[in-house]
Amino acid sequence: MVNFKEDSNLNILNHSCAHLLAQAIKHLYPNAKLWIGPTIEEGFYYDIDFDGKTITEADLEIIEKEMKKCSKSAKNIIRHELDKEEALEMFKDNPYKIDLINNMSNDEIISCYTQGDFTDLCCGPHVENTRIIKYFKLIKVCGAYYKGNANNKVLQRIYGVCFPTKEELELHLQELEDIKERDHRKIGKDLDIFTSIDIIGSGFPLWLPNGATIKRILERYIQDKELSMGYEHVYTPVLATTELYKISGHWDHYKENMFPTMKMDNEELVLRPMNCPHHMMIYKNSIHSYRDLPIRIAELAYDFRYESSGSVCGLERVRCMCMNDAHLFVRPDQIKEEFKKVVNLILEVYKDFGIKADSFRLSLRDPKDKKKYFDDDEMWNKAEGMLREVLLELGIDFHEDIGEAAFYGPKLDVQIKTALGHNITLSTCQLDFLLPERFDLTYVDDTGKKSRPVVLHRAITSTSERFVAYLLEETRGNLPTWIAPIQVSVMPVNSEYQGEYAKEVYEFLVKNDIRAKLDARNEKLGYRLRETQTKKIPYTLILGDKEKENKTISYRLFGNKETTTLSQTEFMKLIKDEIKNKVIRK
Ligand code: TSB
Ligand code: ZN
Repeated sequence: MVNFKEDSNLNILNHSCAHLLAQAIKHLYPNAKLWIGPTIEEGFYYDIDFDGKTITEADLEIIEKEMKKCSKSAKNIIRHELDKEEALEMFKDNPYKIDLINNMSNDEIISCYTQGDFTDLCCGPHVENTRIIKYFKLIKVCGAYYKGNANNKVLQRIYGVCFPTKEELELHLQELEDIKERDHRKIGKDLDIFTSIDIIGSGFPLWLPNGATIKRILERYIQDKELSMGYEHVYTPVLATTELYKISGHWDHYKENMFPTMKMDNEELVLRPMNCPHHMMIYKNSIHSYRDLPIRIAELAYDFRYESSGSVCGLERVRCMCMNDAHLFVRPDQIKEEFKKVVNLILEVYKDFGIKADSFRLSLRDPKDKKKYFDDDEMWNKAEGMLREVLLELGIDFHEDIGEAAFYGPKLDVQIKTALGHNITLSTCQLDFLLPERFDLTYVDDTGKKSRPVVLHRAITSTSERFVAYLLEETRGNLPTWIAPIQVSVMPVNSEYQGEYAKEVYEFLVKNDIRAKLDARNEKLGYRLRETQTKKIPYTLILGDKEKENKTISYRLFGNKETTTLSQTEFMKLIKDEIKNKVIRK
């Protein structure tokens, strides 16, 4: 995807296009007041006060037409220089520009650019003539607070892009369309996976039945894996006293991400942002011998984090999340082996889901940031060195990033890139010498003395929310059969004639744990078949007279018009094998 800020010619062209937009707006809405129109990585925008009018998509089309006219008028774009007084006089009708001018120093040379009947305050540079600004598109419009301050007036922000050639513009618009199609929020809506409702709150999506099915499959899958690796699962409450987080250090280092406290009776309670303190207390609940370690405490645990409203995004970044969490309590001599097991588990899970990580990041502390990170150089150096060593031993291709560590220790983060271009962490494994100290955790070593365990924090399938967001984008909603919420759609060609038989096949599937749906509606077959495509159902069984007579089924795979006929048991074996082997069809 092109970055408009990085290419200086494209940057100038887009800035000039912002002026063209402003000129067109002044023609169509003479009372509109312009604020600023900068270029951004995605093109340009202009913030405008339309005096209460909300601009719609239909208005954008009209504005675009006017811009074309302005472009064709082929006016030279001419720079003038003014002193402050002249500038104040020139823009006296526009309080936004006056504010900009007033914030300039008295001796500053102020420049403006004129094209025909339109002049805008601007440092430039610009293209020479409006006719050069030819291949553009207004992308969207939304409300934006003046100066980004929620107490100020809402202006209308119009976004656009401009290219030197028609081909480049068309390619870019195609890419934007592709991003829209891949956006998990669109797929989530189309496939009835989740919904976000204002009155429930920002960052609190609701899992619909289809989404809940995916979530359940994912959670059962990872819990089964953990059980086979000696993890023990627990349940702990989402509220705890603030005292707990003062001991853990979250209170000092993570408070901005926590919801405010609640005072009840004599306690001060807070919603947990992480589960580590609860799991530390579970470890502390009994005496441990060196022989018992590693102890692996796991929980699909709900956490609450205050994420800024601008960063909250569908299922990708939420404020209430279900984390695939575990804390591994190990002896110092077990760190490397246990960390290796976690990395291998990540690789195994990614293979099952067909995930390709963007990069492996070794996240280190910023030694200068004394506020964010617990201040103990020796501890940090030891922990960071250890993770680096293991990653090198495993031959993982990783990069190091300073300032990305958790406050309690360095970590391995598996980074992915979302459809919208966000670079975010999916899996994580964090090494921690600090919390065992803070909670005074011990085990009895082989000489009978008390020793300090080390903790590995890890989340393999991230949070169910983020993991599903990622899966939807990676697969574009074409989930492999083992994860698809509806695996088979069963439909009689005509419910009057094969309705009973379709019901029998449907019941046979459901009895054998296949997630099937019976579509015996009185709609044309073609209509019902199209719906299986928009809902991205892996298998469609089409049952006509022949199938009814021979007790067979004819199936079509998603995205395929070929039909194959099999006996019911043959089909059952086929789909069961596919589910068992977690087949991923590209
Ligand atoms: C792994 N204490 C550790 C835990 O033991 C912890 O909480 N680590 S974390 O802060 O990195 O969170 C674990 C994972 O949760 C992250 O790697 C990320 O994939 C996911 N996650 C974090 N914040 C959000 C959020 N706001 N929405 C969705 N998923 C999130
Ligand atoms: Zn943790």
